[in-house]
Amino acid sequence: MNRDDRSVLTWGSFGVAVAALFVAIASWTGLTDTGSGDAPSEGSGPTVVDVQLSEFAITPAAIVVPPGPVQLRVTNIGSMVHNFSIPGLSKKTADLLAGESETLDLGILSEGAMDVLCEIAGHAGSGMVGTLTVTSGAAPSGSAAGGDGLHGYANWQEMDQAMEVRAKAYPAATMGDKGGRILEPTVLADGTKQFELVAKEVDWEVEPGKIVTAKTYNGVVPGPEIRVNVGDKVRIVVTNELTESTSVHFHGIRVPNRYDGVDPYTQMPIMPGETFVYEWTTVEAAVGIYHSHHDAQIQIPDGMFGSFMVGEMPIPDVLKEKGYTQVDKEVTMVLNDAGVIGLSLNGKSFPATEAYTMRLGQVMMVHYQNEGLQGHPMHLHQPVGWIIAKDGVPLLTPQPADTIWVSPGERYTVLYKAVDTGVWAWHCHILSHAEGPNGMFGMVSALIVTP
Ligand SMILES: [Cu+2]
Repeated sequence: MNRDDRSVLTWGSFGVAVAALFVAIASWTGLTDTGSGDAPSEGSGPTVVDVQLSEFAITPAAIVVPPGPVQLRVTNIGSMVHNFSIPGLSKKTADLLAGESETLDLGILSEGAMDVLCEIAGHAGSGMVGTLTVTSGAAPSGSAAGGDGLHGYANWQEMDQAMEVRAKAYPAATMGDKGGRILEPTVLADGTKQFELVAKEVDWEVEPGKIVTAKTYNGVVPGPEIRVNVGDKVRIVVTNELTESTSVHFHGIRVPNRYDGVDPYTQMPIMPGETFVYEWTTVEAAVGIYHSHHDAQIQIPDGMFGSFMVGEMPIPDVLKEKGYTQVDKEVTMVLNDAGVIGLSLNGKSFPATEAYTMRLGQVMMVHYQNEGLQGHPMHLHQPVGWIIAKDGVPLLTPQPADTIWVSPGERYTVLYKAVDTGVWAWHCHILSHAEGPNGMFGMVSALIVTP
């Protein structure tokens, strides 16, 4: 199995293939609501401007309104809690959950300029800042009363331009190593496979320019992938270099109760500076996850998760008969939507997500694993997938699906056979997890099939 096979493509043809992506997704971007395009209505009512909050941006960042009564319709299109504050006016929305809106009535404004920001800790520093300018010299930002669907752009051409710039940045480079690489064990004298995990904070570049303080295993998101066989003696040595306690749970893996990672019941928390050893002999095949089980609602979305495979997933006989005879490429795709990482595939957001490659006729095995707080219907434009296992247990009958709902905590193992060449978009089909005001973002990547 070849987990990182880019050898099938030179980088030159890769560029051509990526260029083709924009053709392939042209109809998809057509899903964006461009509204009626009606001109703003004239009248004595207030100027109404749509403001969108996301990770980590306020859109438009430069809000312009004429003097007079002003209302801002603030919508959180991100996945985290955000608010919108204008300290100069002492005006602020409530903390808005993902998808929530609030209309902020600013009263009657006279000419001037002031700062706006999200006041959730760390969000302004990550980019959620902007300005509100009151001037009689300019048309109001975006959609005055009624909504033109232009996300604050002056016209559809500007919006198209912004979306194109973002799309063409794919696949964008980011600093640091890639997460999820296979971790080589130290084999002890008695044959035990020992893996060392260090919990620590690092600067993690989720997409170009979005650098967050991630909580990690060994400095990468996802943490390194652990692979062992059934019957192996495994020893996981966890050292806590965080400034808070932690513990590790092996999700979907049969372990003795004392190594279940649920402090303070099965162990005490691993305090800062401490090391804890989890040690057992594997008894069943598994498609599992290791992740924090201490303040997990913060530590996991912030990056503390990694794949843990025991044994090999067999190809069902019924699919061998359909030509799925061997696995040419195996991919683990960990989904996340919260914490400092936000909407992401394997710790990266579009356009920094990986571009996957296959040759015509090859078979790819994908393990979707959801470590986020929401369900994600994962959709590969082509080819159709065959779900062969749920949570690591082979299905009695494989199920075909082009869109696979993966709930938090779930793992689905899917076989895809490359049957047509091209660049095929691969994304979460909750469209607001894949597109924002500036075009594609978040949970989007692509499969590139070459002859
Ligand atoms: Cu989603």
